[in-house]
Amino acid sequence: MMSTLVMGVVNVTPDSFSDGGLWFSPGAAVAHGLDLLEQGADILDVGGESTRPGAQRPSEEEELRRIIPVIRELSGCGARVSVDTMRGSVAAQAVEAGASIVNDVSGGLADPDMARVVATARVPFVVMHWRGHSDTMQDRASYDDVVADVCRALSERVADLCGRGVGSDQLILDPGFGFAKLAEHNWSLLAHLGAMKSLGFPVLVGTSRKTFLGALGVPEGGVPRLPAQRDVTTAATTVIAGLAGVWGVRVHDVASSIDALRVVAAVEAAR
Ligand code: PMM
Repeated sequence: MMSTLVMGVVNVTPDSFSDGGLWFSPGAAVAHGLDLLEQGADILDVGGESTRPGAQRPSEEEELRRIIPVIRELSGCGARVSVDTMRGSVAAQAVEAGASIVNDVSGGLADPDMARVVATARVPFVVMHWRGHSDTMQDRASYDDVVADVCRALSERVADLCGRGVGSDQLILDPGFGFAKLAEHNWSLLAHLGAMKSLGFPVLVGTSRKTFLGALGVPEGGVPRLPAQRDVTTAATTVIAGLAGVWGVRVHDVASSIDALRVVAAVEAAR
């Protein structure tokens, strides 16, 4: 069995929910990326737009200003870098600066030009399940059967993207934990990763530090745990993702997920 890759998050934003502002200067972001590499990250995911519920979008120039120097520097150090963006023009410039994966939380829906950029660049493309920008997405958290609905929506994205020249061998699917999802939806998706895998594409899981984990163990109506206190529960979800055989996990705390995947590998070897 192929082992699950660990994608470390490098948010160059002032306002991400989990680590906003911590790595906002290019120097701090690069140092953080190098630290994650040291911890064993296989990929560094560099993003300049916060997607936390309710977030406002930065301008394109601002997004470029945040991420391009960081991508250039980290890829120059030999890191495998993905760019977390919904803008085709930003993805194109990021690839030119050294990114070798495009990670689009909108799966190509936010920018009609994204498919062309990715088809031309021929790099792997993470297609996440998405129902609209962060300012309104939680109004859209309604499903008949969340697993079937998300699988269907992603299959439609695959058909649309392939129709626009993106190779099916470029695609990686992501259920989009926390994006237009209530806690119960996130748990169902995590419980049924096999359904998503059966679509026939590599799967990326991004549960790290998300609100549904912060609510665990807190009485109803209580204050959720802070994002930085969610790394143990995140690592537990990494075990589940690893046992399901997903392609990768996108996490803030790389070291704990690497350890979690060591447990998975040891158990798999003992079967
Ligand atoms: N989540 C966030 C940002 N980018 N990309 C993918 N592919 N999957 C995700 O679940 C995902 C993502 C939001 O988390 P952050 O603000 O901590 O980066």
